[in-house]
Amino acid sequence: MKYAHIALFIIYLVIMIPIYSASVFASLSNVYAKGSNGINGYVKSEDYIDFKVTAVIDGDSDINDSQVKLSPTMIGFTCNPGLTGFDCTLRYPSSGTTSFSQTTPYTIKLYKDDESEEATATGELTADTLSPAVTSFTVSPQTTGTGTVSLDITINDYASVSGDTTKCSGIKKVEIVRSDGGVADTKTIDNSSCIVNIIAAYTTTKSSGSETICARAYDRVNQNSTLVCDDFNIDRLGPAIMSNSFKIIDSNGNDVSYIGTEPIGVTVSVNITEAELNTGSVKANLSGLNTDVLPTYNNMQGTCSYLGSNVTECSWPITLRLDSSGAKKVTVNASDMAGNYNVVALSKLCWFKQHIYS
Ligand SMILES: [Ca+2]
Ligand SMILES: [Ca+2]
Repeated sequence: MKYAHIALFIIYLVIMIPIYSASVFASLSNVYAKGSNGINGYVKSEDYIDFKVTAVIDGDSDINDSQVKLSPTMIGFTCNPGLTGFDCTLRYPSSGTTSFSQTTPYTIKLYKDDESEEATATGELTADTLSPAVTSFTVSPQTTGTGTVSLDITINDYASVSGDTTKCSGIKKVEIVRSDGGVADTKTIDNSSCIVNIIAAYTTTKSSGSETICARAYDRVNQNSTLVCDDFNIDRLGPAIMSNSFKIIDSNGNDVSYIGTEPIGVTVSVNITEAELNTGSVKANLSGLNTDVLPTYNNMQGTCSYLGSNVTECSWPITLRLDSSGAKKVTVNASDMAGNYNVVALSKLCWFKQHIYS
């Protein structure tokens, strides 16, 4: 079997060699057709074409202008000796520009001195008449504590059929644009892909409030997309836990600063000023308000309700049990949606008096 394979292979070579020799006798290679933007295969709607091809005919040391022609106009190329053959060029139209639409095939023909046709090269030229589109633009996180956000941008480019991403000149660059129109950053893409996704970082100069940031894409024939924008918030400050609002009240709503030996049910509360409070993060260490060692009092989740004007009241229903007078301490910690964190120690002067019953 092994020898049979080798024998077949040798027969195959003997058959192929003459055909191969004939095919290199004359050739057109390195075929390019570029518009003014230099993208092979693509022109603008109003443009010229620079054709370029390398022509070789074995035994012909001088391929002249009448031997390489653009079909069917039969305009001759200008040929000069190059490294691998004759480099032939043609600009069409010879001056100015002409209109293009959709996709047009072209054929270049190579002739011998006796005017017999020796080789042809074909290609197609597509007019990129449509701007690219930013099809998706997402800023994350929606609220930043550092000032830096991540921009997830998807761009599609089209040639002459909107929505068709099989043909396009390609995406040249994406600009990150501020709401005042200033370009904050430019990401160079410059490849032939018609669908591109990039992740870009953007850092705001603002310390608070909100900002609008946008993206604009350019295709490789320099048509630009419309701006697509998204908003995000900047929050570099942690929640402000207002020590002057710290209260301990009894079930009648009265302030508690005096207690005897009997424990009583109270509500501890504090106001927190923060535009985007993470209410689930508000926790207190209330162990200073109960002399029983109750582990749940070490880290107790608050119940929070929004009062308005960025102020939220958070409260804890507990049992107050003291055995001495003095400043009773509570610590409260809270985070906002941007992850900024704050912790404060609060204290309230309470008086303890043993009941004297006889
Ligand atoms: Ca385009
Ligand atoms: Ca904040």
